[in-house]
Amino acid sequence: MPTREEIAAGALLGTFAGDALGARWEGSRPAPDRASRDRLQRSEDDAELVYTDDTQLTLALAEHLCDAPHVDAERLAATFLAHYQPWRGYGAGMHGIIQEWRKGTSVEDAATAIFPSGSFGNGAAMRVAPVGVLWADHPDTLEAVARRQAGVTHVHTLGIDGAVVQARAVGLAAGRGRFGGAELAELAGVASSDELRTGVEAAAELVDGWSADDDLEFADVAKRLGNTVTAQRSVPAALWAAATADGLRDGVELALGLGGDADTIAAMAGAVLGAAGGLQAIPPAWLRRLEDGERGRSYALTLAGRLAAVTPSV
Ligand code: AR6
Ligand code: MG
Repeated sequence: MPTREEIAAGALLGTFAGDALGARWEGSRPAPDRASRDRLQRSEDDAELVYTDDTQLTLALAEHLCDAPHVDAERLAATFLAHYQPWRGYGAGMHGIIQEWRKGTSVEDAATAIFPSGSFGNGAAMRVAPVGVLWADHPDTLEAVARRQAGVTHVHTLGIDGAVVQARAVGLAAGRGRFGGAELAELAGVASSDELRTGVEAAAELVDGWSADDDLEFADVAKRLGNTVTAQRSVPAALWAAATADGLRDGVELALGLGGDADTIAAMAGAVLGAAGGLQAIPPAWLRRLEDGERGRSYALTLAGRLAAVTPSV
C-alpha cells in the first residue's frame, strides 16, 4: 500500500494531471468511437501540461486544510482569492463570487449573489480531493468538511451533494487502495439528492455495460451520465471513468473520450485513481511535464507532504 504522503500526492497530482491533460478537450463532442487514445496522445505531446481552475482551487483548499483542518469559511475564501488567476478558466459564477469577495461582500451573501439558489456547478466537487484524503477513515467528518468547503462557493443542494459524493469516492479509494464497481455502487447510499443517487446508480450499471457491450459508445455514456459543468451531470461520469478504468492513465483516457467538461471529469477521475494508487499511479512522463512555476508540481508535492502530517480532527 502507498504511504499517506504518496496517497496525498497521488490525489493532488492525479487531479492536476487529469485537469491539464483534459484542458484541450474541454467543450469537445464525445469521441466518435471507443478509442480515445488519440485524444490522450495529443495532450501528452504538449511540452508543458498547464492546469486550470480545478487544480488551482484544489491546491488552495489543500493549503487551507494544512492550517485550518475544519474549514473556516472566511479564511478559505481569502485563500481562494489569493490563488485566483482569472485566466485559468473559471466558471462565470465563480468569477462573479470572487468579485463580490473583493468588494467586501460576506462569504455567505456572495454565495447567492450570482445564482439566488447557489451554484450547482461541479466546482466544489472538482477541488475536494484533499478532504477525501485527510478523512478517509472518518466518513462522517469527511462528509461534513466536504459540505462546509462546498458552501463557501456552491450552496445549491446539488453543488454540495456532488462534492460530498466525490469526497467519499476519494476517501474510499484512499482507504482501500482501489476504486472499482463495488466502491462506486456503495456511493449511491452517500448521495442525498435523487439526481446524484440515480446518476451514481446509472454509472455503476455502465461499468459492467462498457466491457459487456461493444456497441456502447462514449456518446451513449455521456447521454446517460452527462458531461457538463453541473455537479449532477459530471460527478457520476467521472466516477464511471475511474471505476471502469484499468489504472489512472486509462481513467483519464476514458474521461477525455466523454468530451464536454473533459478537464474537470478527468480531474475528478484522476483524483480518485491517484488516491487509490498513490504517486506511483501517475505516469512519470506526465509528472515531468506538469507545469512547475510558483504553484506548480513541486508546490503540489510539498503540500502533499504537509497534508500527510496533519492530524485530522474528527
Ligand atoms: N442556475 C443556472 N446555472 C447555473 C447554476 C444555477 N443555480 N449554477 C451553476 N450554473 P460556476 P464552477 C451553471 O460558475 O462550478 C470551469 O470550466 C452556470 O452556467 O459556479 O466552479 C471549471 O473548470 C455556471 O457558469 O463554476 C469547471 O469545469 C456554470 O454552471 C466548471 O467551470 C458553472 O458554475 C465548474 O465551474
Ligand atoms: Mg472544467
